Amino acid sequence: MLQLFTYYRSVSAHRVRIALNYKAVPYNSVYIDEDIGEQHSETYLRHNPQGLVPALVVNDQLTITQSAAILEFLEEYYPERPLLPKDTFDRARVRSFCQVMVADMQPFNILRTYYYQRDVMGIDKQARRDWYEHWMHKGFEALESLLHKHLEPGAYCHGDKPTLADVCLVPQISNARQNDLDLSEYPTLRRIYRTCMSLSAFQSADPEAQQDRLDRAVAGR
Ligand SMILES: N[C@@H](CCC(=O)N[C@@H](CS)C(=O)NCC(=O)O)C(=O)O
Repeated sequence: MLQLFTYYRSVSAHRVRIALNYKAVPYNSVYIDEDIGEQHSETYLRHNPQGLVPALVVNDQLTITQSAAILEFLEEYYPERPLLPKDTFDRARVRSFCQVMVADMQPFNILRTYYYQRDVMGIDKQARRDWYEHWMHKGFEALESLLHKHLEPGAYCHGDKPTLADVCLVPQISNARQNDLDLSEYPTLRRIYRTCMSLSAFQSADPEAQQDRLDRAVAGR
């Protein structure tokens, strides 16, 4: 069975959980507690030398790192319940929408960047927050605009079935909500988020539904 190294708060792992659930692919979760630095442990670095979550172990020959590569693999290997549109041009549009989050927004919003700013550069809390908000808003503004200009939003980002655009959007919004980012300027993105969250594949991938989150709550952390 597939093995997913995941962490409940990881936006990148959240994408992969949604895709696996949507395609009804069974998998085992291995929880990496990034708050205590388990992503840097020798054991985990053997799976992903970058020390980042997620990593998907397919078998003895194949471990995939990088969420976009994992999503593309899942799409090819489990073509049932496709998450990319049929039309080549539409596929390109959906992929470019995803890259705004995967490539451009992600680095502004991860622990190693946060710790470097705080511990090496000595940037204070308010300045770090302003920096985070600035780059998240840049990203969300681009997404709201791209949605109308390049995609054809229906119930979902592109049409009336979920695509990888939704798989990437939901974790990004979920993370912004956890960080109290004001999303009032992005009405279409928020509407699509709500629609996605009515689907069980998205609900069971949510950070709040993850076993490592529940274990933490029980332990009072
Ligand atoms: N480009 C990578 C980014 C992965 C990534 O940034 N993972 C974060 C969690 S969302 C992480 O593991 N951070 C640990 C750290 O910053 O130390 C992907 O898409 O998989």
